[in-house]
Amino acid sequence: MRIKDVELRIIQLPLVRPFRTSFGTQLERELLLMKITTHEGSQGWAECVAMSEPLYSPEYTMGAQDVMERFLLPKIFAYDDVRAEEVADILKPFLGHQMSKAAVETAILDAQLKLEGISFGSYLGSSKSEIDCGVSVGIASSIEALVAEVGLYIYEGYRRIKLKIEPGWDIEPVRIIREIWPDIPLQVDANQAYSRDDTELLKKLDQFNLLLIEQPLDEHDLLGHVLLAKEVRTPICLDESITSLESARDALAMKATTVINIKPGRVGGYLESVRIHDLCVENNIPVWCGGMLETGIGRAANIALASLPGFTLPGDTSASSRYFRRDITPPFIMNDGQLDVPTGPGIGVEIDHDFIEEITTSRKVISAP
Ligand code: NPQ
Ligand code: MG
Repeated sequence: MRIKDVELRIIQLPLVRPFRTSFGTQLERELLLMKITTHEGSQGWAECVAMSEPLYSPEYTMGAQDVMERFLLPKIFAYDDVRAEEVADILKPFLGHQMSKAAVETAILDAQLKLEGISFGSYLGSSKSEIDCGVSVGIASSIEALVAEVGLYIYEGYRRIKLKIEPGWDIEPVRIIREIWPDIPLQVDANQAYSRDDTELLKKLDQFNLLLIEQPLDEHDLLGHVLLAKEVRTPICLDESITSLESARDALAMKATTVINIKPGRVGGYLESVRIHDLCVENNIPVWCGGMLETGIGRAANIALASLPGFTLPGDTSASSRYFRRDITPPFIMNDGQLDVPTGPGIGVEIDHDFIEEITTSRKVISAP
């Protein structure tokens, strides 16, 4: 395909409730949307999952826009015929910036698959038409508020609950939720909030029959996770530490992790995600799809990915209503704890252009020279 132009748009979507993690409280979701138009007549959409501030990873919205405008897009424009399968190699000279690269590759893939009439699910290797949904629950203002929020999600049908934890909000909230719901699949996510000195505390989580502890230590402290995994019985699952196929391979070889959370933005795109999935299948490692408070655009593609056979644990692929009162696509609605995998060409969802226009705070079109 030959790319004609790229629209970069920043939108602000209010969240249905504040989302608190160990790295801060989010009241709304700022997102960078990319729309590419090709000379062949198709359009492709993607969202860059970077946050407004570099709190989860080093990337952030304005930095993502800058690296796209200054480096990634000019490099892509230099090719008058490009396919999604070539994008990662083309962009390889630029280090890091996985979320920005993922958005470029995904928008191109969407345009390509729309031309070919193939859905993301069939292209990536989907093996089912519905996926099991889990939900990520932020740090609450009180135990009562936490019980109310978890109760709502269980009532709505979520098949797995993930509690965000941090020092001072860990053993007690987990104990109470486990007491009230002894059988619900339950896991915790620390977003790097602990250190090697917290091993004794983290061992106390073993009594609650958790599926896993997600990213307890610093993303760079792989050895710390190896040492911790020898002390705790609950499986360790890395999130922030896994930024590529190579990092996944090394973390598994070192036994720093026995479960992997795949977030396409964090690893540079859906094609790298499939490679990590395949590695995990070969090694009998359970995989699940993470979430980054995506709109329907990113959610659609994540749900397609989560329908691959190695995704054996419910992901953070929740219904649209978990995050937004109104989405920029028709909402993903959960049915008996599951979401349908889109079947239309590309990401397979319609875009609500009028609503996007209403919530846009900046827009820029970059034309290929
Ligand atoms: C995680 N996601 O698994 C992330 C963290 C996260 C669903 O828990 C704005 C943008 C707010 C991205 C809050 C979930 C966010 C965000 C949390 C990502 O670690
Ligand atoms: Mg996480």
